[in-house]
Amino acid sequence: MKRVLLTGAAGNLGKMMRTSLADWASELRLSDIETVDDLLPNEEFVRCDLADADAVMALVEGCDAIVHFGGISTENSFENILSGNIKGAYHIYEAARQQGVKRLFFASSNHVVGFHHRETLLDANSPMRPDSLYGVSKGFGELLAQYYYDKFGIESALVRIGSCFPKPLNRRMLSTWLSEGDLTDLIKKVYAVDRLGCTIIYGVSNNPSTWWDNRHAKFIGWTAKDSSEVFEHEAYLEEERRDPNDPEVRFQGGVFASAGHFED
Ligand code: NAI
Ligand code: 15L
Repeated sequence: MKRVLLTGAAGNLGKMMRTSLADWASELRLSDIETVDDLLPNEEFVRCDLADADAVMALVEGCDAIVHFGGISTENSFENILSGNIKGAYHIYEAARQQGVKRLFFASSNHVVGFHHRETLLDANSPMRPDSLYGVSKGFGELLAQYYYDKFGIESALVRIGSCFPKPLNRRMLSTWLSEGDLTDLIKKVYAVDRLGCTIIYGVSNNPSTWWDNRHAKFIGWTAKDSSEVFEHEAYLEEERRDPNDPEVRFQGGVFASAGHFED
């Protein structure tokens, strides 16, 4: 890859991917509303608020690919979600169109489908059932990407990331966990495949328990290698067993689904 734009570079996944994609892109243009320092020789930093259309247009200029991690990453006020995720996604896609970027990795979220029960196996054709305003905004991003594909041929991987952390933080994440290595490999595969289209992919490792089936994305050639199995018997997870009728346990989205409406 030549020049890759990585938005959300100051965040958890942005920090992870700076390291793991270092040998993949000849140049990484890092961006965030927060400062990113300690730049490596092949990195540059451009501070940019995704809600600012002109700034995003300038940010995307000269980039060959966009890995879009930037925005609000959990439930929040509608105003913040509107700025970071709804306007932000629109500005990124519109800049991609005008600047000629042909393929994007869009960090969607499992919270687009978080109101499905855990005993339901979902695939790319399952209806959206967002569990939060945050999940709704990711659904908007996915529809926007589909529109830019159908109208302009801009390809996207719509990656409904599960839980990407060094290890599962709770019992739910035994099913939703995505390792850093599997995420890195997925990004590389998304840009290596000849034809991507606009494809929904569940970003999840090869865990023993899963709620998501990636059969419609098999053509990408990505197979998750890591598994949450190694963490299964850790005491902090055993101690967390709950009533199966607890709303947090019934729904795939966990606390995002069981929580009340976000109040400012
Ligand atoms: P994070 O919250 O650590 O990072 C997001 C970054 O976006 C932050 O550095 C923040 O400063 C930046 N940002 C927020 N509003 C902005 C704005 N208006 N303009 C410019 N930058 C702005 O989130 P994380 O964990 O790194 O996630 C990255 C992406 O992946 C997010 O889009 C998130 O929704 C998605 N995702 C992450 C999951 C995970 O397990 N970490 C699971 C599902 C989705
Ligand atoms: C997400 O979408 C969030 O960005 C992340 O912080 C986790 O909460 C993750 O989902 C999850 O469902 O575990």
